[in-house]
Amino acid sequence: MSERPRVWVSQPLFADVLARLGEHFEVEATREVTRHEPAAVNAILRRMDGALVTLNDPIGAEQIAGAQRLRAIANVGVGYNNLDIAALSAAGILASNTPDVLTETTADFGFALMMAAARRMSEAERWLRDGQWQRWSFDSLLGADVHGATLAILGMGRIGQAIARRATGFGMRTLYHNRSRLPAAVEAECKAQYVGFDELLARADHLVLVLPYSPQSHHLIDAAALAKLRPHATLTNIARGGIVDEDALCDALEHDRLGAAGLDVYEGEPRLNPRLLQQRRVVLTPHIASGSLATRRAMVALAVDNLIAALGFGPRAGDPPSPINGGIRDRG
Ligand code: 8YV
Repeated sequence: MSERPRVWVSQPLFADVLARLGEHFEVEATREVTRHEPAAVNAILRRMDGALVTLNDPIGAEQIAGAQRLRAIANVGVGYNNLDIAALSAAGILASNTPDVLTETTADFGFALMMAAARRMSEAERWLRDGQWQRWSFDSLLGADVHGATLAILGMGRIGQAIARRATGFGMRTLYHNRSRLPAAVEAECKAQYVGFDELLARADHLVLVLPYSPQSHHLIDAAALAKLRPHATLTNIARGGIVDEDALCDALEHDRLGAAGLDVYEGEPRLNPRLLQQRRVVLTPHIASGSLATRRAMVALAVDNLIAALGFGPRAGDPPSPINGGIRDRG
């Protein structure tokens, strides 16, 4: 009997969801949350036919060097800036991600984070826990309205559109900017108007970042962009930390040139820029926008489907549901 393919699961995920991998493969699973060294990943991947990884695992040329058997990398997450797609494609390795299943949950969280920042919820809770309620006054902790305000969405993919749909229930005006303009029917369904980048910033009451991270979007929200926002505006980031220049953001907050910020992602996560922790008017969460139990399970299930199919097994053998570089020549 020929040897079964070997796959690596880089982080502890839901064991019962992963169990399907065992029907087809020899599975080697990491038991603790781990930041693997590139050399360790390389040593593992040289023995593997496939791997299921998360955003904790950068996979590029260094990690796949000499990994002759490796044919598939399934990323648990819609964003895949942890993968060097050019290097994977050049090596004939099929990469996949987990879109769609997290759209609504992530949009819920983005909307909630924007509201929490606008209404100063974290600051209010810290104030309460510090025992300061005795000094409550009528003008304590006043926030900005969300209903009826102008929502500005930068990046109008599936999650951006889902946030726009939520905004209609709050009577908001939604503006968006995107690499390309959406079809009129989608704009109408989301009740969203396309504007240029500068106009988006200038008119925003609440700016929400939902765009992919790339060299082009690195520090797109820098001091110059922040200066275009109005001083009462809020900034919410559920995309990737590297899109925002965090020092420029702290400068803007410290000089009252920005109303508030809600951040779920950070440039050096899990390490935080210490200046962010000093800001009063920020809500900080640890990259949990897709983190409902049902959604995280669905993400792992989709990654499992992708890996099984990419390695030529299951009902969709050879046709994984959500490939990233589907056009590559399979070297198998
Ligand atoms: C995930 C995310 O938690 O999907 C994404 O792009 O950032 C999050 O939903 C993360 O990718 C897990 O690997």
